[in-house]
Amino acid sequence: MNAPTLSRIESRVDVSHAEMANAIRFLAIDAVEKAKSGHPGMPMGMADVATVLFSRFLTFDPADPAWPDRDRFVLSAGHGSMLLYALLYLTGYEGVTLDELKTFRQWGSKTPGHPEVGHTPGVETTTGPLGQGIATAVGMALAERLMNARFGDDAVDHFTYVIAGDGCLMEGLSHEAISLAGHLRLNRLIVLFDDNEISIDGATSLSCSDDQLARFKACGGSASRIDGHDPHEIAVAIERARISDRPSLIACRTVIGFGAPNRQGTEKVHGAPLGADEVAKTRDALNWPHQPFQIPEPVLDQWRKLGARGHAARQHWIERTRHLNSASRSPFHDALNRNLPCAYTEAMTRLRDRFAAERPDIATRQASQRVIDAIAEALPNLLGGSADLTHSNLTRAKTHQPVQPGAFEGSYIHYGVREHAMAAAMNGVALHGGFIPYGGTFLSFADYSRPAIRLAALMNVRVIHVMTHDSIGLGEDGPTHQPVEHLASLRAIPNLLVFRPGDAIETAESWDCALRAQNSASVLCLSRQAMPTFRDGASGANQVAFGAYVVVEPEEGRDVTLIATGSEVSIVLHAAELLASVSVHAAVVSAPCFELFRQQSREYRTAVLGRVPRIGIEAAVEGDWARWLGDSGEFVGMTGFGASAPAETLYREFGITADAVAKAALRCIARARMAVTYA
Ligand SMILES: Cc1ncc(C[n+]2csc(CCOP(=O)(O)OP(=O)(O)O)c2C)c(N)n1
Repeated sequence: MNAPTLSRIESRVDVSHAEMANAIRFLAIDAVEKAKSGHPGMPMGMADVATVLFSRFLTFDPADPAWPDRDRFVLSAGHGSMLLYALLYLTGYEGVTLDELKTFRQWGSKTPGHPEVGHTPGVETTTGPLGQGIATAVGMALAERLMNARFGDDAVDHFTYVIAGDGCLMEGLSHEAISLAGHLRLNRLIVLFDDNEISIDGATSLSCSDDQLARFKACGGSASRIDGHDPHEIAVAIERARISDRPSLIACRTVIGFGAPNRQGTEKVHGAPLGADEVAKTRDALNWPHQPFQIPEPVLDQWRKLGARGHAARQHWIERTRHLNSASRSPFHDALNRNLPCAYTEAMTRLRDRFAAERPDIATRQASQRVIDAIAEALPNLLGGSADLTHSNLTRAKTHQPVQPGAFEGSYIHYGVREHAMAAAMNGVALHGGFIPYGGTFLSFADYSRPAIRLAALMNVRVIHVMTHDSIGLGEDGPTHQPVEHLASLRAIPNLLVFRPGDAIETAESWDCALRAQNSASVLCLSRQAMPTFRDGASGANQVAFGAYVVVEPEEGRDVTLIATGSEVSIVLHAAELLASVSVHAAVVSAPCFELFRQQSREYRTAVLGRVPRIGIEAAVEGDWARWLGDSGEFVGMTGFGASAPAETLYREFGITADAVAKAALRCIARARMAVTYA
């Protein structure tokens, strides 16, 4: 890294700092006023900090918003989105025009209520749910150090800056994130805390007495407090943070709604337009006599010049990466390239073949361990981890070394008991680029990660959650640990691929689908208990990719279709045998991924499900099974919480058995025949 010198903090601008900052303030005021909704107070308060950051420190190039070695800027306080949109417009991001600011929060605009990655150039992550941004930024700062350890300063050498408010720091997630960042010594993470002591209900003293600086320091970071309206103090603090050997928090004491004479410093300016009268008074108070959305030419020119400055930095980076030594050059580009290498495909094919030959009788979490071991070498950018359940989730490849504080050569993160931060950090790692993150916990604790999983799906990022102990089949740990509603609730999240493989081959295929889903998040729901391999062979197409497929098709034609997922596939295979003994012909369907099945053609779905009564079985609550079973079908599963007992006892006591499935099938067939008779 170029050593920061104090000369960097000298102002490089000809126009005054106040004018530069006021340009942000009034774009925010005018956009919120026009939209008749939004949050003007935060951008008005943080305009000085943002001006110093963007004009003197942030390395970015509006001409290439995705340039890999840019500094990352995360607006964790996503409600203050106009701060970011104003900066993107002022610095010249293509597509973020004045017209877009004028259509803030409107249908089809590039300026939605909260920043959305992939929607607006220059937005690094979707924020709005407080706390997510700062935790996602921890993942970005982690990815930066990991890439730097592999490819050196010439290729990867940047900072992650976050603006977080009181709300972000009040959220429990922030604690997990700060604690993880401090432990790992993520010294390229700089949090600019909008320390305005106001949130929606009023003064933060209504609900919070935390000493945020002491907390940050206690977690292993460095922290300071400054006047967030003094450009010199801001610059000095950022300069110091950049050379710190640990993550930094700069508490910027600001006045929310700075400049609005009757509203500043109060919650009234947090989330509503100022109103015409107050806007006029603010224009007077800040000496900004310009029309709405009008930025004086010298001010806009100055901002645009600052934006253009990044071009040279990007060119230098391109030059440097051209001269990377040959051993690093191609792995570096491979890591940034999101496609899977041929070596991976070969390793995965070999493993599927081995599973088909061995037909192992193992838990799907064990099969997953074998997948990870088989592909780790071919996928050096696979970044593993677990929230302190490595030995249960079986997530660490033999070749994976742990990442340690300040030492980032490894490929495995011990996230500690921080499921939520793990999920959010994985989002940040994926958004940063260079890695495919996966992380483990128990399925019943998916709820601890859920807000970050939802964001992963919304942001179209490839993160893979390995969630083991996926049903009452985990046994003695009892109902707190036995997921019953989790499959249904995860399946309700759009663009989330929820896999529940039923044997070793399906586990390999589920991993393959998750790795190939470049724009979706995945959850692999894996069993604690062993189950037989039921697939006859692994040749040909990945069957899990169809979402559901026929495992057994009776030659005589179908009387009934039995559909199951995961550990219950072997139960329906047994049920089909019971039915065959009374001359009832059952097809067996495995349905490891509802979402992928939903995406198949109607013809394919009908062919798989059949035009006969259907029985679904899953050791979980019914959720949206009815969609596949129709009115004439029946569901065999859980109707409430589990209990503490051995797995076999639980399956028997809760009636999730081959016998119950066979009886349900006979009932449905009889009902269907009666309906025909009386029709
Ligand atoms: C998880 C979550 N809970 C609640 C909200 C609604 N909300 C938006 S802003 C805000 C207050 C935030 O206060 P602060 O961070 O101090 O922002 P400031 O008022 O300083 O702009 C709340 C509760 C949210 N966006 N996310």
